[in-house]
Amino acid sequence: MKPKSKVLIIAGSDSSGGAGIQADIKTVTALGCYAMTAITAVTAQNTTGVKSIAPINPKEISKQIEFSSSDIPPVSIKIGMLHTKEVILAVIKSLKKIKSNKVVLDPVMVAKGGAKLINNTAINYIKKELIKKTLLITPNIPEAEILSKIKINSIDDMIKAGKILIDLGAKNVLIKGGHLKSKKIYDILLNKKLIKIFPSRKYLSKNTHGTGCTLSSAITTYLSCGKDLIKSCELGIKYVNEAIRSNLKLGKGNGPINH
Ligand code: PXL
Repeated sequence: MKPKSKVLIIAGSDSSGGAGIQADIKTVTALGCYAMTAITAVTAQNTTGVKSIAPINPKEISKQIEFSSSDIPPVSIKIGMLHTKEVILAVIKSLKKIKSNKVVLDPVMVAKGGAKLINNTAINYIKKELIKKTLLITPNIPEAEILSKIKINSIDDMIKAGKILIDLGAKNVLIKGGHLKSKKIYDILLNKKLIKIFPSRKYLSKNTHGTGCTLSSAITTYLSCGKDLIKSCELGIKYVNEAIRSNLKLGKGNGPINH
């Protein structure tokens, strides 16, 4: 089958295959598109946690982005783990040369087991420099709390945080509600004109490693196929929910979802 479109993924490698670049490639491929990658870091991990993180030199990250894209121009771009300020600046510089207006940023900060995947200076650069250069950012609640500097305990708080991120220059924000104590899950898409709530069933599974990576990749893939932003979010959420529901049960810790 011929791929429907082309997606570039800029993210870290997860050796356990559940999150990071591996989740991204599986998602883009499962949804019928062609995946290219620029690896920002190599993590050694399994479902019980992260053992080590080896950063890739920012120059090498830029080369991966620019050399692959100069040959096969991506229609959309998904950005995941960016651990330092230098990596963020390199990615911004390379993005300028590609000129895709469909860039989705998953502001990855902490792995499921609690390991930090980014330093504090880098968080500031994401806020000040990168957010405004993307079409959509997809923070979960802990990430939205760090970026907006407010506590989130309700849907109203999610909307408040989303508005703060819009004021910081984000064009569109999808705050993922999986961490909220509620019967259902509410993911909320906001921009200057719109607040759209996507309700989903909550599955009580410990096997949810890689849900964030998968969602942002699915949305990026649907965007690359020409779906609009709201439809891409709706279909992306649906894909992730199905991948959680068909519980794989791999590993002794937080296992992967079923791409
Ligand atoms: O889920 C966030 C994430 C992103 N990128 C990499 C990861 C993880 C979580 O483990 O390992 C490489």
